Amino acid sequence: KKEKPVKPDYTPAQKKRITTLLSPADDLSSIKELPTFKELETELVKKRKQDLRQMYEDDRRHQLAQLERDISLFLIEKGFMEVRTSVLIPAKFIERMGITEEDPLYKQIFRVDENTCLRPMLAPGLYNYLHNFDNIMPDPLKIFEIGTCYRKESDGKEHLEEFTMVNFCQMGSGCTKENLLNIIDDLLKYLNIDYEVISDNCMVYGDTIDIMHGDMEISSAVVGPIPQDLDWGVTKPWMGAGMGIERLLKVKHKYTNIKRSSRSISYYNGITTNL
Ligand code: ATP
Ligand code: 9VF
Ligand code: MG
Repeated sequence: KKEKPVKPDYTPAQKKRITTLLSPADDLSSIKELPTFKELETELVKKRKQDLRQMYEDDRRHQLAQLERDISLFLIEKGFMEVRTSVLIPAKFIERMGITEEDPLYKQIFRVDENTCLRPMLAPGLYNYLHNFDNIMPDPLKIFEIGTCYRKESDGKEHLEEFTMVNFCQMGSGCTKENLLNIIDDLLKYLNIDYEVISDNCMVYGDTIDIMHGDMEISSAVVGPIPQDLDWGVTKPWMGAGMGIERLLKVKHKYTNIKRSSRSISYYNGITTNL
């Protein structure tokens, strides 16, 4: 899907080009005289080149990488241990998650070969760690992973086929809805992101607590246990939440399209590289 066109008098291709060149801070509605396409394009190209040079001069951090680091440090500070598992996972893990052919997620899986697929979520890796660390670590066990996940998506402005998830979870004592919502509240306050809590349900977890920013889901949170825990050798209560990092960036920077915050060669920190 395309981003919203900006000015009525340009051709569709020109509107698209202007939209690509606009930054959320630009306000075209304040301009009274309508410049020619070429004038406006030249002006915006100049501004975007300046923005990029400024970033090179002052900061040099990639915003997606930086948000991953911020969230990681926040969770480590809260007592969660960071793990990193494979992006390539056994296809068996999909069934073991309880994702059957009827689940919409089933058809969204990128299959690599008969026995392997790209992970659509971080839960399989975390389940393995919950099981293996249970008799090593004190109670409660708190872990998290940040990494890319892959899903075939058809819908545009809020979905990427390659996106970054943070999923934290706690197993053992203290796994209440109240504690879960408190961690999410602390994290989103720390990131300065407004949200609303609603309930939803999905095929994998049953009832979920969804964290919304306007109409966009930014996180799904769950308080276990659930039946498929036993297939992973997990026998204690747990709570956890998965959050999309590009969606957080989209909110933070008021991007009209999530592509601006994705892994990309077309945008650098939300600015088009086609200048
Ligand atoms: P949606 O209903 O918006 O497709 P979902 O409920 O299928 O999302 P979850 O499985 O709950 O997504 O994943 C946890 C979080 O990961 C979501 O709340 C969202 O922030 C993020 N997320 C999921 N799918 C995508 C995607 N395709 N692109 C970007 N972020 C995503
Ligand atoms: C909530 C969103 C099952 C104990 C290893 C951790 C969670 C997160 C739901 C995510 C998903 N679940 N995208 O599980 O924290 O897996 O669908 Si666990
Ligand atoms: Mg969800």
